[in-house]
Amino acid sequence: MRLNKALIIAGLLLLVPTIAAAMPENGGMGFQDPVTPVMEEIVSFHNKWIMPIITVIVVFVLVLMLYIMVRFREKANPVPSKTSHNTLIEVIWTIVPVLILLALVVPSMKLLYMQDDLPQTELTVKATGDTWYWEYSYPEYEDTIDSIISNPMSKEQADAAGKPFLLAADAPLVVPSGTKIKVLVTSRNNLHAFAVPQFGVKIDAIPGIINETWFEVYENKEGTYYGQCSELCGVNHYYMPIEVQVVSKEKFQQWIANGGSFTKTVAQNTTGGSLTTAAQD
Ligand SMILES: [Cu+2]
Repeated sequence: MRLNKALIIAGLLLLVPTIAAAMPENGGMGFQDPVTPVMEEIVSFHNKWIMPIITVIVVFVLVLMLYIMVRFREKANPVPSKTSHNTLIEVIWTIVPVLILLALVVPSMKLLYMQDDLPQTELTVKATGDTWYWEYSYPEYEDTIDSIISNPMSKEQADAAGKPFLLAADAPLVVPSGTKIKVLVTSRNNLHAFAVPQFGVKIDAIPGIINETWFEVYENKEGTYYGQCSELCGVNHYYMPIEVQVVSKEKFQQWIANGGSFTKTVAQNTTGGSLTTAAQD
C-alpha cells in the first residue's frame, strides 16, 4: 500500500515540469514558458533528461529502502547478518553514478556553450547594475536613446497597470523580437546579476568587468517578460526588478526614431490605440 502511494507521488513528480506558466506566479512549480531557443533547450533538457533520471533514482532508492525495512527487520532476523562489504555492489554503485553523470555531461555542456557562444548578433543592449536599480543603454543608438533608468513600480502603480508588484518597472528594457541580441552586463558598485528566466538569461554583473550573453525572442512571443536581480547585492536587492518589453522590429524602429518612446507615434497613429498597451498583450 505504502509502495503504491510512493509510486503515485513519483508519477506526479514527473508531471510537475509540464506545468508551465506564462509569467511568474505565486507558488509556481514548473518553469515559465520558454520564449527563446536557449530556454527551450533548457526546459527540454530538464524534462527529457534530468527529471526522468531523478525520478528513477528516487523511486529506486525508495523501493530499496522499503524492501530492506521489511525483509531485514529485527523480527524476521533474530540473528543479525555480519556482512561488512560486498565488492560487486560497491563496484556497481560507483560505476553506475559515474555513467549517469557522464551521460548528462554531454547535453549539459552543449547547452552551456549555446548560452556562452555568441552568434552573429544584430543589436546590443547594455545592462548596468547600480544600488539599487538597472540602467539600460543601446551602444549602437547612443545618439538617439538616452540610457534608461529602470526603477520598480510602486504597489499602486503596478496594481493600476495590472502588472506584478516588485517585477514591474517604470521604464522597461525595450527590444525587438526575432532579433539576436547581445547583452552586455556590468555593475557600477557591487555584484548584481541580470536574469530573465523565460529567456534563459542569467549572468553576473561585476564592477570593472563586462560579461556578455545573448537571447532571441521568437517573433510570435512578443510581450512583457520579467526577471530580477539574482545576486544578493544589498539592502534593496529585492527592489531591482527587470522588465523587458519585446515588440516587433517595426515598433522597435519607431521607438528608436522617437528617442525611446512609443507615445509620439500614438499621436500619428491613425488606427488609434496605444502601442505601449498593444505590445503588452
Ligand atoms: Cu542587485
